[in-house]
Amino acid sequence: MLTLVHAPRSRSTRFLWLLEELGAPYEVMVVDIKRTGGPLAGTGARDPRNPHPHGQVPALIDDGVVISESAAIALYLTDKFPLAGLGPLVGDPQRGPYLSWLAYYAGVLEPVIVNHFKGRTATDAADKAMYEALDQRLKTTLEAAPWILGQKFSAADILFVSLLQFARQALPPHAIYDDWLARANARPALVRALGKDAG
Ligand SMILES: N[C@@H](CCC(=O)N[C@@H](CS)C(=O)NCC(=O)O)C(=O)O
Repeated sequence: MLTLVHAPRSRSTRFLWLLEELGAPYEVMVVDIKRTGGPLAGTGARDPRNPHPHGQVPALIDDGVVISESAAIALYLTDKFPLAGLGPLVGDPQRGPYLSWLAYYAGVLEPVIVNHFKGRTATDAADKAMYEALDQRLKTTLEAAPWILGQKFSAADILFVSLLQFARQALPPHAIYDDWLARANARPALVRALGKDAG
């Protein structure tokens, strides 16, 4: 049995969504995490039950093995449930683009967006250029097709769209992003996931 280590309305919510999309059997371990404020702020302490190396979420436990980092968990799950078709497998020509987008999410989008929210894109030319390049690359990709990998929805869409669900202002106003968000939000698996997000 898979266990998702989860905190409501956090980066682990996207894995309730992916697990629902996959039709995978799973259980949820709700843990407390440090939050900056708001009604879900909790104790502010690391939850001793959380096996994540930094006490964060998401983490996935599969048969006693802990997997952490969103991009790794996405790849692990889509490989584990290949018949669901939510991530191209080894041998598929889309495998390379899929891995590239997962790595781009972790290695580029996360730091670029954090810099944006810290105001650095307003004060630092290099950070501004990286943010603009990210925006341009995503827009060009979504102008060509409805989903990141083309005609087929994948776990890569879940990683990127879940950022917009959490903070639409992370990317500039544009109908391409709003339409992408609306297409994703209409997916029944997301509705089921949000029903389980509890918090
Ligand atoms: N790079 C990690 C980031 C995980 C992360 O920042 N999780 C936040 C919740 S959205 C967290 O657990 N924060 C509590 C903490 O950092 O102690 C991933 O993508 O999985």
